[in-house]
Amino acid sequence: MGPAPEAEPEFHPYHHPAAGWGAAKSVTRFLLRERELVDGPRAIMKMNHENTGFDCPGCAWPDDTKGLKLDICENGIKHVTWEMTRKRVDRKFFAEHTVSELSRWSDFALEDQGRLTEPMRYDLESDHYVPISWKDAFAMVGRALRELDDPNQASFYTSGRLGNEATFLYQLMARELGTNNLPDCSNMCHEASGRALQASLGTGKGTVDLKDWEATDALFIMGVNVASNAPRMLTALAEAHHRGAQIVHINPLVEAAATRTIVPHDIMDMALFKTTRTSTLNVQPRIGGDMALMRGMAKAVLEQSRTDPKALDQEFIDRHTWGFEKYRDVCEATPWEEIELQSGVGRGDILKMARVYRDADRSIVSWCLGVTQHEHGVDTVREIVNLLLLRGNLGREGAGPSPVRGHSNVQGNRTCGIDHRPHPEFLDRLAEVCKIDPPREHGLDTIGTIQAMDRGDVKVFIGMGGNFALAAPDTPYTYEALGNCELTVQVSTKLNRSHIVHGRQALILPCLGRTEKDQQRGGLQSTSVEDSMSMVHLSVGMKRPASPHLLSEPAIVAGMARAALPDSDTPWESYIEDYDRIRDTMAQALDGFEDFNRRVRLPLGFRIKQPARELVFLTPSGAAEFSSAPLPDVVPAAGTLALGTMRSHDQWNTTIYSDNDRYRGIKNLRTLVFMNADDMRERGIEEFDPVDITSTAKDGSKRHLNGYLAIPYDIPRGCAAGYMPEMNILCALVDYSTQSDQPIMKHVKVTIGPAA
Ligand SMILES: Nc1nc2c(c(=O)[nH]1)N[C@H]1C(S)=C(S)[C@@H](COP(=O)(O)OP(=O)(O)OC[C@H]3O[C@@H](n4cnc5c(=O)[nH]c(N)nc54)[C@H](O)[C@@H]3O)O[C@H]1N2
Ligand SMILES: Nc1nc2c(c(=O)[nH]1)N[C@H]1C(S)=C(S)[C@@H](COP(=O)(O)OP(=O)(O)OC[C@H]3O[C@@H](n4cnc5c(=O)[nH]c(N)nc54)[C@H](O)[C@@H]3O)O[C@H]1N2
Ligand SMILES: [Mo]
Repeated sequence: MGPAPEAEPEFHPYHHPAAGWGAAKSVTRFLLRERELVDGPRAIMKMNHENTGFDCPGCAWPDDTKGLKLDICENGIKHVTWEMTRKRVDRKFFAEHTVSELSRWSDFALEDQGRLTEPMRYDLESDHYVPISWKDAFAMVGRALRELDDPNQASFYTSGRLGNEATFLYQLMARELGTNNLPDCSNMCHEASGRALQASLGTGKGTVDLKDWEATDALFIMGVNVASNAPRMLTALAEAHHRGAQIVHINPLVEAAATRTIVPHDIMDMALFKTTRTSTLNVQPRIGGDMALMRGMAKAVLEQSRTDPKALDQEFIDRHTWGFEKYRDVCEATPWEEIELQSGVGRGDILKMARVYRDADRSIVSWCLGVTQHEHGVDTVREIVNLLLLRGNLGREGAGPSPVRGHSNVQGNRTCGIDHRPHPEFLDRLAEVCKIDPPREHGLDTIGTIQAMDRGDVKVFIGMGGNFALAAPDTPYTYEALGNCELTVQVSTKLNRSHIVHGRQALILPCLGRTEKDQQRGGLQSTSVEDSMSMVHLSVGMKRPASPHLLSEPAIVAGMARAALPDSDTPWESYIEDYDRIRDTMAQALDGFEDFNRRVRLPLGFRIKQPARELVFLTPSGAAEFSSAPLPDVVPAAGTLALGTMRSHDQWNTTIYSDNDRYRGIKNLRTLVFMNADDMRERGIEEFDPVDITSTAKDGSKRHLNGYLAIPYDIPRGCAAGYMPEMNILCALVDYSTQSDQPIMKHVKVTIGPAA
């Protein structure tokens, strides 16, 4: 069973709570499809248990600290089951299908073939992938890397699934070779958050943890589809509501979590259909309107402070911040009319939000891609911090910024060195500890890598996980760029588009999944990951590997490194025998990883110290810095719409589980566009009418998606939304943020009309 394109698309607005029995039913269907009814539940009970199980390979929401041991969600279950499927892609499969034939298969069909089982090499003559030994595969990578004129002709991509130990070895290999070309999925995800928090607070991460969530008086949840993409947050929201905390959702769409939920793991709630509210206020800004909204709240708080001195935390501002006067002036100089126009929210509602903020002793602002994937994502996150600083919502319990990271270890990747713009101090220490001479010039990120492949400046592309071909913007352009490489190497668990769209030579290197036992000479190994709230803990696989020929990700990195760096003094082989040895080196090389091997084995692991949390700001001024950026103009030009690309409930990034999007009431349809009913009427479009979508890029070039079906939806006028990765066809490569270099995936300028 798979998505059934022949099934009639359906749309019935959804009125049920998030999670609960709908989720349970969907999970059962999924387990049945993957024939995992026996093993699935057993593995799931092991997931996220303190140091005895594996970390959920899904999202980066932290584990339940109270040891409920049932901290699981529908999408986590799907995710684990997807990895544990019994289906296999073996050499027989590749012998039966040419790559040209596979290129006509759907992405769903490719991944649905199951787990990869042995290394494969693309054979140009027969147009087939053919088996290759690990030894020969590594030799091929080594040769290609050694033959480059310049190490910067290679680029090393990371998807945020990779554990810390493999991550550390991977960046070490790249830097020992001599390049900082380390693009990763966070270049498309939270780059803006990292840059903004770094500039404002001197740390690239949020400062709060789950305990703060449990203590806060007001939560502002911005631009995240909680019920689908961070479902374990539902528990925190329900608990907060129970305590009487205020919960304000800020999203052009009223998502399922913005109403009520059945706490996903509370069996009593499930049995009694007891719903808990997860919101006290919903605000629907226009796409890109968040910065104006934050500015409006700040303006209201400042206005109030004239008569109510407690509206501001003046003592905090004086002692810990920099740039307040200028920011106050900018807020005062921004007229309400502009704030209303740019945010798309009326002054009355903004004042209501400001009152919630003013009345709360402790506030947390949490956000995800709805805030970051914009031209002005950095300014918006900085405006969030500005607002928090006004009332001293930092460095104390229950208060602070809390970005929701995506992939389960995307935050750990950056901590452990995946950074195309590394700090000089990081490199100094790496040089000293690992006795290498790392390059100092900045490397390429995701967009830069695609451009360089297209020019022929990057000739070898290595993908540690992920699905670069589909995840990146401008699909046809990215395909061409990958095709232009001398060698593409994909380290993967399942077959995907990035294997089919390949360089002149290509390798598929299949690896263990996080659920699987990693047996090395020194015994059973574990790896570590870091969640959204900077907790680092161990993950131990417990399943028999999908195939005896799989290697672990650290072993694959080490294999490539030894072949590429024959004279290396790095003890690659010894590292792989026992990952404790990698951790011992990391303990010396990385800030906050002192005594790594002991602390990571503590029951819940350990938290990486956050200087900003202790009110230590590693900024030029030594204080938390207000920013005073002007409001951008985000109002779509006449006749155009701002289109946001997003995930459905039944997908994991480029992996599509089904064509349903339960909480948005959609069945059997992905080629859709959600629109405001008035915008549809104006264009003579009715529900389910086919429409043509045209995007216009910065450089004036146009891209098209035709025959998508229009769905009337509760979304502000001038806004539209649809699904990634399909809509990456509309995202031009040149449309990346000048502030973060992130592709602008939530604000694509489009026109939509009835299909020609
Ligand atoms: N099940 C599941 N879980 C996932 C993933 C998955 O694919 N499936 N992906 C993981 C990854 S890598 C990431 S990065 C996260 C992504 O998590 P999300 O950020 O939730 O991802 P999207 O689906 O892109 O949804 C973006 C949300 O932002 C809203 N939005 C769009 N434009 C704006 C705007 O201008 N302002 C505001 N305020 N909101 C806006 C949309 O309505 C939508 O609710 O989830 C992670 N978790
Ligand atoms: N238009 C648009 N585009 C987007 C986004 C958007 O909102 N809109 N979001 C962006 C974001 S936030 C992200 S994070 C990227 C996602 O970009 P990626 O991380 O590159 O993509 P995924 O779809 O998560 O990767 C799925 C593949 O990972 C491999 N895989 C799964 N598990 C493992 C494992 O344990 N090890 C290894 N080595 N491989 C594994 C499988 O082969 C699977 O096919 O997409 C970005 N693209
Ligand atoms: Mo992401």
